[in-house]
Amino acid sequence: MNRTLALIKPDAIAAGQAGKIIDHILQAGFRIIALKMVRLNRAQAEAFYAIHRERPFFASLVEFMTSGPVIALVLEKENAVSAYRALMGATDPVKAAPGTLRALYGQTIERNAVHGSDTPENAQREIAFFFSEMELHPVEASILSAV
Ligand code: 3AN
Repeated sequence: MNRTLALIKPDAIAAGQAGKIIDHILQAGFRIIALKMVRLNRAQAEAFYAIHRERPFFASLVEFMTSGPVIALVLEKENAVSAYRALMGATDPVKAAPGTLRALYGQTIERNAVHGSDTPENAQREIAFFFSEMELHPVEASILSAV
């Protein structure tokens, strides 16, 4: 098993699609290890997307990602990074395969509803960006059933 970081972006939350997207992720066989809704400030959004700092769309992307809350999820599945990238579809919703999250919920190449880590190394960095160690170790089922 391995893990990836997913974000539900401000456009999808504003459109009331977060619940449907989470259900879609669960139906596809991912296990949710951690989940939170946060509003990124400018410095945090710039740090998260630092890899794109030189791209022409960087300022607009930061503006969009700070325009409302995002939902961050740590997902677990075999080959989680590539499996979730496949579930999301291509960056541009117009080019995303039918039935993928971006084809269903994305509006434009920027407002494309969801994010997913692109490599296991970036997944590790992005998970640590949003979640502390304590949040990533869910209580064992055997303990939960005793509560
Ligand atoms: P992906 O999210 O599919 O890995 P990246 O990493 O190339 O795509 O881009 C990160 C984010 O930047 C995208 N999710 C999208 O919101 C935005 N973005 C990418 N390409 C463009 C573009 N040509 N114009 C505007 N925004 C873009």
